[in-house]
Amino acid sequence: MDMLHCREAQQVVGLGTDPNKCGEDCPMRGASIWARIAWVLVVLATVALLIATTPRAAATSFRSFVDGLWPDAREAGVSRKTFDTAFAGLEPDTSLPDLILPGRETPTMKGQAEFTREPRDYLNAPYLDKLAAQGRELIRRHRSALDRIEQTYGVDRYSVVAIWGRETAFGTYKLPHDAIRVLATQAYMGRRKDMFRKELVLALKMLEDGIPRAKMRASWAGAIGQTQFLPSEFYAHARDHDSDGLADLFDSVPDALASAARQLQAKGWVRGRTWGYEVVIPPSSDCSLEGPPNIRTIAEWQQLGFRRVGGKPFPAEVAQDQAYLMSPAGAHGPSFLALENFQVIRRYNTSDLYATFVGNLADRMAGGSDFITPWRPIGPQRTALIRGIQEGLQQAGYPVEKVDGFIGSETRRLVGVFQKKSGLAVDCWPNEATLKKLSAR
Ligand SMILES: [Ca+2]
Repeated sequence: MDMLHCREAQQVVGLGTDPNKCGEDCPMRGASIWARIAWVLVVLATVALLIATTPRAAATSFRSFVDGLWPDAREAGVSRKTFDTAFAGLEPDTSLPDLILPGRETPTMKGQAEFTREPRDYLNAPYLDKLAAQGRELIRRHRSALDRIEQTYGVDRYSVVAIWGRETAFGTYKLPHDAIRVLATQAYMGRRKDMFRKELVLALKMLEDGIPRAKMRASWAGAIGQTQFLPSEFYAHARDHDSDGLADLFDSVPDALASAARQLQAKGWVRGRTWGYEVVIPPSSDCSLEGPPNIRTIAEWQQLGFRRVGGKPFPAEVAQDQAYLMSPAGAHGPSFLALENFQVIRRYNTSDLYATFVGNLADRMAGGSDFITPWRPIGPQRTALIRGIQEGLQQAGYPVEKVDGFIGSETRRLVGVFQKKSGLAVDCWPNEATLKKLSAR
């Protein structure tokens, strides 16, 4: 490949431009026409060889990844026949998000609407309203199953059905991917290979246990069924609620809902409690109090002057419950006091917007309404700006855990604390003024 160090010579091959454009370091400078032709032929042959071997090399490498998986699969009880059938003709799907691809600096995250869409778009009021109407009807239809789910798992029907609504629009959303292909791709070239490798082995076990491949449809992150379980969650939490002998997350609504309730219970659901309350922050305070580091009891928040929107009182029984302030759009939208069950919903899917969506949908189905404080437009989240602010805060000694370009409660809180300390307008949202102030330090 030494000959290709002359950039212009590469253009001869690629674009058919004049070989005489070679500069001082070109090995063909002053050569005869036959030598030039011979050289061009060598370059052409090299490029042709590269084109021919590159996809094969990648395929071989995926093949050896699959071969290396066999001992783990065998140990999990997967037969050779199931294993071979699962991978027959399978190729990785490089169009998935969150992969580490050659030449791409950071993994693509386009699949996670929770992290890329602005809060008011994700928490889309007409969509929430539509789901709430459908959900109320489904709660009537599945009343007896939900009665038993509440008794058995202690999770209220509204929260369980809200998870179902958020995940697959009550089972109506057609999951776009084959679970085995998605999990194999993520385990082979994803950002979280080890985690997906374990999930892939368990997905093979699901096939071995008789679940048809055709039912194993998944999101880009390998979650399956109406309530979107990873295979490990399937083995940990799936329940046969309609007592037909199968825990069926695909076609049995009672099974899917009981399994979701069981998963919430296992993640710490507090029986008889809601997820949180929309609140008004008093003028003496601000959004920089957000997040788990400032957790305190509802009674203490009341002493600080925090009130529920619309003048509703907090129920007396939550006075000693721990809650933290959560403002998904900083000062540009509603704020909430998030109870323990908010964190439980986040353990189902780690995102403030996801948990707020599920919580509000549950409230709406139980007779509640839209958010009271309006969401102001704040534009799309800009990774480079957020990353710059996170780096700046870290350099300034703020306890930034991850410089990842995504806005979570920690970023909002630290931005708010810095803005307050620097005399900027406190909106707890990454903006140009904050970045400028940090850069000037
Ligand atoms: Ca069943």
